[in-house]
Amino acid sequence: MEKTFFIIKPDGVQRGLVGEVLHRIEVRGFKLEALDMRMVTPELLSQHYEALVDRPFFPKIVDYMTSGPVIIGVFSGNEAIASWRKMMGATNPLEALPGTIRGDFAQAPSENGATFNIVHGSDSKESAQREMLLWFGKEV
Ligand code: IDP
Ligand code: MG
Repeated sequence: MEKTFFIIKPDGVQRGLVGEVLHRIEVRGFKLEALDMRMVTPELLSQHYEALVDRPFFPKIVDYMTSGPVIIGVFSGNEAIASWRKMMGATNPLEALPGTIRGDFAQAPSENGATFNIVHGSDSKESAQREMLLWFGKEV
């Protein structure tokens, strides 16, 4: 059993895809462990995306991720981290395969300089642990 942290980004919430994304998590057989809706601060994003803060497009990511509420959550299951990365598809929606969330619901490589791609998922056990603590303030 493994836990991963996920975000339904502002474009996913604004486009009414919350139910669709949560449905995919549930029908795949994963168990929701935590769920919340909130606005994000630039400070939290700088910590969350600590590897990207020095990239030229980082201010655009901040604009994107603070443009509306996000859904954050944790779910558990077998190889949850890698499975969710596969279910999300490639970072660039143009490269994401049909059947993936990004491949089914996003099409532009970028809008306003940031890549709008509906969802986030932790990329390792370490980042899952770090992101759960960062966003929920406790072990989930
Ligand atoms: P991931 O979300 O697939 O893990 P990361 O490389 O961790 O991809 O990037 C985090 C987020 O930052 C992406 O999901 C996307 O929204 C945005 N992003 C990543 N690379 C670029 C880029 O080259 N231009 C604009 N936005 C980007
Ligand atoms: Mg990432």
